[in-house]
Amino acid sequence: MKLLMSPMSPFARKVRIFVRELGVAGQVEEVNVTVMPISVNPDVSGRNPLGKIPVLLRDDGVALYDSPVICEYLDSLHEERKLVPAMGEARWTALRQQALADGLLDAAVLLRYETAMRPELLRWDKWIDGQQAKIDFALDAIAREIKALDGDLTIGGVSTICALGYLDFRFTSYDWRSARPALASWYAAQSERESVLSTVLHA
Ligand SMILES: N[C@@H](CCC(=O)N[C@@H](CS)C(=O)NCC(=O)O)C(=O)O
Repeated sequence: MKLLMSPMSPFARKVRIFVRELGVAGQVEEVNVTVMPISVNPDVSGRNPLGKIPVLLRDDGVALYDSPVICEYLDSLHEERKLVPAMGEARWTALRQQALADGLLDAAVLLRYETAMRPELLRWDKWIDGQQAKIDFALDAIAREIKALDGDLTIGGVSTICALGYLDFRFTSYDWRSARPALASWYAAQSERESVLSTVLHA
């Protein structure tokens, strides 16, 4: 299988951590691509009409997207402990954690595009403030429910790691830790995992 990805993409990182945690990284070749919301990369949009990464190209030619779908597919290929819990309250907790972290990331990626890509004269402060508020509220919610991230790593934890890692990568002066020490120490502990260390976001 091939994974269309970028070393800068936090959503692709979810899949990259996931395959490492499952021990199937050897079955997934990582292929670097460049994507931008203001231009079309035919190699990507030919597989995912939305033009976004990650995209998983299966050996039978089927392209899977987006990151939650790819992770759930990869989890269906093995019989060991599932990173996406199959049923019960554990499933809804993990999927909700994923939705929250992915939503934080959506806001952070949009904020990045707005502040780094959009011509300065066209930037809209209220819109920037709106995305920043979503990030702050999401972080507060994750911190309030930090206990639910304890225990075995699930897709909820993987997504949370990627969201926090992206904030550190793109918003270096944003201090999300001081007011949320328990979340900061959870993240510090997770950052020592081999799967996390080997996928640190970089340009
Ligand atoms: N919901 C998608 C989001 C993917 C996404 O936003 N990827 C970004 C890169 S981190 C992208 O491809 N941006 C290009 C664009 O918006 O055209 C997922 O979970 O995979």
